[in-house]
Amino acid sequence: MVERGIKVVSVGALKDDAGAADNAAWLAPRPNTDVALMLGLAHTLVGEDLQDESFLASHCVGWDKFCSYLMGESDNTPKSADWAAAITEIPAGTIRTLARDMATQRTMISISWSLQRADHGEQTYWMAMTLAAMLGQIGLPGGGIGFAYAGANGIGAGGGRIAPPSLPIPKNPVTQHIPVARIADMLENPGAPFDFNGARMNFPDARIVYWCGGNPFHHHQNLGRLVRAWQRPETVVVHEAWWNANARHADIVLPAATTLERNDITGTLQDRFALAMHKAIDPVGEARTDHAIFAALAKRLGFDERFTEGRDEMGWLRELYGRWQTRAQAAEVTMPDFDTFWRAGYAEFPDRGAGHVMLADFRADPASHPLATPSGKIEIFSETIAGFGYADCAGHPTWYEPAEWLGAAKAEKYPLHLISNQPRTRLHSQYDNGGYAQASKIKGREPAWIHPDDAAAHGIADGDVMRLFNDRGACLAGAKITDAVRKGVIQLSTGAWFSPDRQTTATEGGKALPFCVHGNPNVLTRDAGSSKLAQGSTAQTCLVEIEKWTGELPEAEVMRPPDIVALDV
Ligand SMILES: Nc1nc2c(c(=O)[nH]1)N[C@H]1C(S)=C(S)[C@@H](COP(=O)(O)OP(=O)(O)OC[C@H]3O[C@@H](n4cnc5c(=O)[nH]c(N)nc54)[C@H](O)[C@@H]3O)O[C@H]1N2
Ligand SMILES: Nc1nc2c(c(=O)[nH]1)N[C@H]1C(S)=C(S)[C@@H](COP(=O)(O)OP(=O)(O)OC[C@H]3O[C@@H](n4cnc5c(=O)[nH]c(N)nc54)[C@H](O)[C@@H]3O)O[C@H]1N2
Ligand SMILES: [Mo]
Repeated sequence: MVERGIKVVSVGALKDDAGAADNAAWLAPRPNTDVALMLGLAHTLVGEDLQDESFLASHCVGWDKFCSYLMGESDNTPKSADWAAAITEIPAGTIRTLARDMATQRTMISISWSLQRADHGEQTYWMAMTLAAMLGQIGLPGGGIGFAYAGANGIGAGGGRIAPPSLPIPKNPVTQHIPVARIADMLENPGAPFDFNGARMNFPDARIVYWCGGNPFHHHQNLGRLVRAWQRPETVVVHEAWWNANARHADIVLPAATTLERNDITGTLQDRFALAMHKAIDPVGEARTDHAIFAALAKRLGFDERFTEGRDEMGWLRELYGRWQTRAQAAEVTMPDFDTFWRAGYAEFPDRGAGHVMLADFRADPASHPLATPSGKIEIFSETIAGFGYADCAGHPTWYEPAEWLGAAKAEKYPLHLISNQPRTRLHSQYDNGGYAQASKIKGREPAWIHPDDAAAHGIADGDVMRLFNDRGACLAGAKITDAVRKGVIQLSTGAWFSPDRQTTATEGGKALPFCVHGNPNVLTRDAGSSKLAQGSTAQTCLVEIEKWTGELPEAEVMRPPDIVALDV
């Protein structure tokens, strides 16, 4: 894009989110106000008659209902550029100019996943879709909308587009399930009702937690609450490779081999390569692969034949590769035989994705290529969602004030918006103990970006250790002062291993607040659901205050492996 001189406008609190596009214009609205910004853009389009009425009529449903909200007919509040400017702190003139630019040029809107991890995070997606529909460029090359680029969707690199098979999963006799972000709610309120995507459900009474391949003490919000909720189940079993917070909060830790200690295959739809992951070393100590652990448990429970189907690790890899070959054959693509693949380390697919224009067929003929929506069209108004009658999610994209944001009264006490984005130096919490992540730390704490004005107002110098706190918890972080972060925002990536210090814990309403001396932002974040519709996590909706840490620096004990006592059993 940079080479071809394509203009990039990056919207967000961090300047370097635009990556290599150093010619990018940077708009930094208050975090969590993107819906208001897009409503301001949409209002400008209508005011200047720039919306694509024919696309809205032929490919969308519910434009009129949304338009009446947009223009203020249904609630007496026109969502004008001036209205949006007061909420976002982006000047109204900038909003109007951007709207005209978007309507008069080929425009692609790209929305990152982070925007859904906020209070009412569904609305940002729905509003972006609506704005793209108004521009009428959906289904044109280089126009329309894309979600979660790089994270999940391809970035124009094409791809083999032949889905790799996964292990067969038998039918689970347990039908009760929860949205994953509701785990503390479930543990604290067994049997209690909750709403989710139009259904009224009840939390199961979970008496055992069995966790494999994830770290709730990394990913969950409001870790103080999770620690308390974790006391409820009778037993907690985890598969872990590291003595991290996940392992430390379990009754039984089954030492799991890392990906370097097992043979495996990797591949995705968007990739042109199937990759052989050769084991580098045998599992260390008593560690076993997840498959070996489950197979041994299945044997003790008397159904190992059914579980393994008589195959070991390499047996399964051959079998799965074979199924991949069959899928490829159906698409008239030949993959090499397993042994050739395994020796070479990879198999290459022809590029079957290049030149693909998303939704081009829908654009050309919506009747023959309907979307997977009830109407088959883009639902700017959804009868289904309106029918749920949720106060926190109407039938069309709506601006709802987030529970915490820089425009809230709470910002007087906690004046900084915390952005806890994905870390540059690791995948989530993985290998935070490794040299690469450790090299990025400031005095052994996770680095946090802070604007020079905010640092000055708090008497903080570059390289100082700060205490970040709110009414849910506190953590330490190392200050990196930079104007690449918006004023009023502090950025602390996820993933520092949770290392609570019991000596210095504060209390709030009689409850002990967690204090992570290492810099895990999830002691600060809230664990309320995004809305009754999605019940997603809302980590990006979080206000904090900071102060310079002048006390002694507590050790991040989580980095110290425990003494292992061998027992004869
Ligand atoms: N290095 C590395 N890469 C990863 C991961 C990792 O852990 N490490 N994790 C992977 C995974 S699982 C995922 S889901 C993807 C996630 O991919 P993304 O969702 O794109 O990643 P994030 O870093 O969470 O968020 C991107 C940016 O959104 C901005 N942002 C946050 N809140 C707001 C807001 O309210 N408005 C606006 N306009 N911007 C906001 C922040 O500035 C942040 O830098 O990344 C994947 N890639
Ligand atoms: N504040 C805030 N919180 C967030 C986010 C955010 O943006 N902000 N992002 C959210 C997102 S998008 C995501 S995807 C989640 C990620 O959350 P998780 O996926 O839970 O995070 P990971 O640290 O990747 O956890 C993987 C765990 O599995 C272990 N492990 C690694 N390999 C193996 C293996 O082969 N076998 C077994 N058994 N274990 C293994 C690792 O040691 C690690 O403890 O975090 C979420 N949490
Ligand atoms: Mo993710």
